[in-house]
Amino acid sequence: MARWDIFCTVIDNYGDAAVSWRLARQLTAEHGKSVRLWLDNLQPLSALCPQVNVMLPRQTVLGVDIRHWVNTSASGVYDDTTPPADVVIAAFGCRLPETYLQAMSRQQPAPRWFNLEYLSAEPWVDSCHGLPSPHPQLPLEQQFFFPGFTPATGGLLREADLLTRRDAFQNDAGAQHAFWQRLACSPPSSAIKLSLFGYAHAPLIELLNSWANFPAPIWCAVPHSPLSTLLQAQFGEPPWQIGNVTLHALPFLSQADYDLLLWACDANFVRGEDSLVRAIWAGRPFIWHIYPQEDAAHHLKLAALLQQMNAVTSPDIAAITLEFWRHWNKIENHPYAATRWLENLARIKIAQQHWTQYLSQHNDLAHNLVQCAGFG
Ligand code: TRH
Repeated sequence: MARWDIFCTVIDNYGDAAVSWRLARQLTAEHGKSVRLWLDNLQPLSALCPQVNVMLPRQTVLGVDIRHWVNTSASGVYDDTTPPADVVIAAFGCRLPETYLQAMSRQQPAPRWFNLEYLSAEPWVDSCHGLPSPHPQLPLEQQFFFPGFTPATGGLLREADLLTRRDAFQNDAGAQHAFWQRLACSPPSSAIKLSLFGYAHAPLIELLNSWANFPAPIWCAVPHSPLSTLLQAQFGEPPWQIGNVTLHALPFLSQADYDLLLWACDANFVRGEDSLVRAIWAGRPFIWHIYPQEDAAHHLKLAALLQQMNAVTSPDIAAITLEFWRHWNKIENHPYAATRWLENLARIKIAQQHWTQYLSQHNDLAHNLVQCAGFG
């Protein structure tokens, strides 16, 4: 059985751990790989998967051998007694331990070595995906592996049964009711149901004020995040009520439950990288709060994703989505965009379903990586 090592350093938030963990699980469950996941911080992983115990240096959860990577400095000790795997993933360009690199260079044949990059819809990704990068001293070559939205990229993470499970859940009112009950929620059937996840700088209070007089009730599930902290600071203890908008606080959910939340809602506010991809697979309209970068590099990334999405939709729906996304990300001021977006939710949903369907025809990231690694 081919052995895989995934190394990941947590920069901040959940995205780094979330993507590495999802990939590790899929390689194990669907491709029969023996996977070690080296993470320098187990806290985010234990939030995403409560079975993970942050106190353990080594544990196996859902078939993945999880190692607490204690010293990530270049000379850091990972576990010198363990030979490198057949395939090595450095997630998001993290630096591998020098001792590990040395051991990789002695191994015959040398391991396949990939730098799993951040997700972007920018056009240059197509031509950079798969490029080699030789190590400056050692006889090793790393290959860039870019996730992405076109068949020329490494694709998106998507479990083989994901869309079947989603359809079954979305067509099963009883399963949805049981889910809301388990979360101790009771969204009114007449309400537009939303989930809310984003960064602290989102113009949330302004959004709620603009929706306060919306003609239909709006019910919003808010898993623990900077936005729930913001709501608490502004309005006190939950639930929060702003005119026709009710907001229900939730704890931070497991990744599995978070998928159910996205599937159960009429539309979702997501952020970063992994929740964005999960919102796409939910097949429901979503608003993306992009991770802010220096020099406003994220403006280009946001525009690139909008361009890909909007290529398959009508110009008026494309314009409505663009305005709301740019407003939510504070790139431009469009005070009426949120209301216009909500008024057009049914049409936006159809457009979203087209795009999700189109993307689901491409091979998924784990499949592409396994093919590229060549260790069938
Ligand atoms: O946490 P993030 O902001 O992570 C970010 C991005 O990945 C960004 O690209 C990266 O540069 C930065 O980290 C360092 O957003 P993201 O990527 O959506 O990850 C959140 C994960 O949390 C995702 O797997 C969904 C999951 N989640 C839950 O499991 N339960 C929840 O209740 C919520 C709200 C999210």
